[in-house]
Amino acid sequence: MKSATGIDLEAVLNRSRPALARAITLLENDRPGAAELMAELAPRCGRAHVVGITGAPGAGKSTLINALLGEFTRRGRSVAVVAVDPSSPISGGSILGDRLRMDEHGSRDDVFIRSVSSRGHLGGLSRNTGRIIDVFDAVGFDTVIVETVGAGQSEVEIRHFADSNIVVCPPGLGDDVQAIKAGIIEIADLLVVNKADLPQAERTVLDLTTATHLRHRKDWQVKVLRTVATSGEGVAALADAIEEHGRATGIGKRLKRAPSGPAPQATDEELFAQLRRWRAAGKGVALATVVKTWGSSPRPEGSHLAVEADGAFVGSVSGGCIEGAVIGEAQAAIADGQPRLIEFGVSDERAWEVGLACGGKVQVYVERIG
Ligand SMILES: Nc1nc2c(ncn2[C@@H]2O[C@H](COP(=O)(O)OP(=O)(O)OP(=O)(O)O)[C@@H](O)[C@H]2O)c(=O)[nH]1
Ligand SMILES: [Mg+2]
Repeated sequence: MKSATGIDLEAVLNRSRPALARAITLLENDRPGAAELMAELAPRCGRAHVVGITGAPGAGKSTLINALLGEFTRRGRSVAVVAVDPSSPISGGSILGDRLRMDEHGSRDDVFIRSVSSRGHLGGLSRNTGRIIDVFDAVGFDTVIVETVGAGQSEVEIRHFADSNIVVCPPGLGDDVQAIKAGIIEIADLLVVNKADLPQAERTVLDLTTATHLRHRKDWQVKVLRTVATSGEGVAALADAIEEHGRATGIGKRLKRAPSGPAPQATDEELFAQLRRWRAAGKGVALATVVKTWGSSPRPEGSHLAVEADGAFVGSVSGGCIEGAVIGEAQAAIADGQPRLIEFGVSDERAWEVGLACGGKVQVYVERIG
């Protein structure tokens, strides 16, 4: 069943290692047939739980992913990993060794690891990563883990692809200002203090735990976990929490978002026209306006986001970094009529240090209209 592109779709769907590798390379380089292959795979997407793992360089992400590979496969789940610009390898260790031997006997592979570089590809990291996640999803991997180093100016924000976002925090974050913690908690569903064998870990856990309790989210209470990735301590509890988050908030979220990301750009004219349509239809609406920015905030002062009571929105205050939180505040403002002035984000330097994908700060004014 080879297509004109030389890709054996049946072998890909059977998770044959060489066939998968070839398919991904074809997509990465956008060679002829890439669009056709995606068209074949797209209808099969939507079953995988996509887990984003980000954090500062050296926080222990790769070691943690290795440990999670062991834990998930013991639970009978197949796992694919996409490592973006890896500086330390995910080996798969003995797990992968075993699976490779199994593969020789024709059995399906249940661990697959692929690195991608943000440089040197034609299509851009964001699209490539999205496509690779789709391939792994379509061929039936239960869990797809994406490792990225958090960088203030990152070309892509992998977390828009992920159903569950994990931020790995190094011990020692504790003494810092509240905004940092708010920024991390905005982004993370699970906070993992890895290297819990180091002295400052306990303090960091306590500090982050306090911060999460100060900041409620509608559908999920952010959890703080501790792990020692090198020994496997806490890894089973982390796997539990990941599965719990997937059950609680759903999977395949990226497929339900607009293809251009969660915050489509609109001119002010379009935005206010939409606001008027919502109001004419009797819907409660709120307007969020960026009133102040610091650092690499992706949207200038004066940018608007209009939100309707059910959460529909148009415009953008950050290009996707904090839209979820702002929409939540806007819905609250529609409900209680109180305008609010809120600050989101962290400085670029701190974003890098604590491993966030998004730097910069914004102050947003949110008000009910009408
Ligand atoms: N003490 C201690 N060391 C750890 C732990 N987890 C990882 N390390 C060590 O920390 C170093 C970095 O680990 P990696 O897993 O490569 O970290 P990473 O976050 O993937 O690093 P980058 O990919 O370079 O950003 C390695 O030397 C690990 O052995 C832990 O729980 N405790
Ligand atoms: Mg790594």
